[in-house]
Amino acid sequence: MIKNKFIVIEGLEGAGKSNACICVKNSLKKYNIKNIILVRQPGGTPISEKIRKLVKNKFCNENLIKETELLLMYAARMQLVKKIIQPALKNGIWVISDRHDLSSLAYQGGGLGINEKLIKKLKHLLFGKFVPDLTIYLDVYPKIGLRRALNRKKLDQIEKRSFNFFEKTRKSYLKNLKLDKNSIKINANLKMSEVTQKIEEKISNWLKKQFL
Ligand code: Z5A
Repeated sequence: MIKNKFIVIEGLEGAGKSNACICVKNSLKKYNIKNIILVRQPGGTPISEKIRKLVKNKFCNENLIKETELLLMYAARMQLVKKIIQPALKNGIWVISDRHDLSSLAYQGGGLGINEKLIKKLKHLLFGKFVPDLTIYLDVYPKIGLRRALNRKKLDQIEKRSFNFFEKTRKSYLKNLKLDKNSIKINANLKMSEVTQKIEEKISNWLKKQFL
């Protein structure tokens, strides 16, 4: 029996995270793993979903200070981790999360320029050694990802940021990913079918290693 795990999907908007979450879930099912929950960040509990609305929409025309945005992301994450993710893991349930704290390092650190050392300290203070067992990063060029996102929906306050913001966000993702030995990078600029196939291959190889 393989022990249940915490798997995170990361990437810029339009990278295909929603598709990847489903793809990972289906791959797990092929290995007879059926106890799985999907969560998203920010969000996933009533309070965290409220925070999601706060960070994505303008509220009474007041702009968020970048440090406030960071703290709100961590407030939402804390609720979700304590209320849903950790209890699920304790009960043998697999957890797939659309984003986790690599997003804060990339968006609020790389993109908005908050000192990444400070973000890492905050993360350590709040979560200690609690880290994902696997992070799948879908690497998409901002131009391609934003075009996909724009085709699908009206952009929110974060998605409306400058192209330079997303370039810096991606750079930070790539830098921090290299420091995480439990991570996999996938080229998400390819066609959806090709990305799906790559995710299936990688997750299958990773699962086989867990069985050894
Ligand atoms: N955020 C943050 O700043 N700090 C944090 O700590 C956290 C989050 C946790 C969450 O909003 C926002 O919060 C996010 C980061 C920030 N904002 N931004 N910008 P969200 O959940 O609404 O945003 P998102 O996570 O970026 O979701 P998304 O735009 O839906 O991205 P996605 O899930 O990766 O994309 P998708 O829904 O799978 O695909 C988007 C479209 O592209 C869709 O029509 C697909 O059919 C199409 N697509 C996907 N892949 C392909 C390929 N390979 N080819 C062609 N078309 C494709």
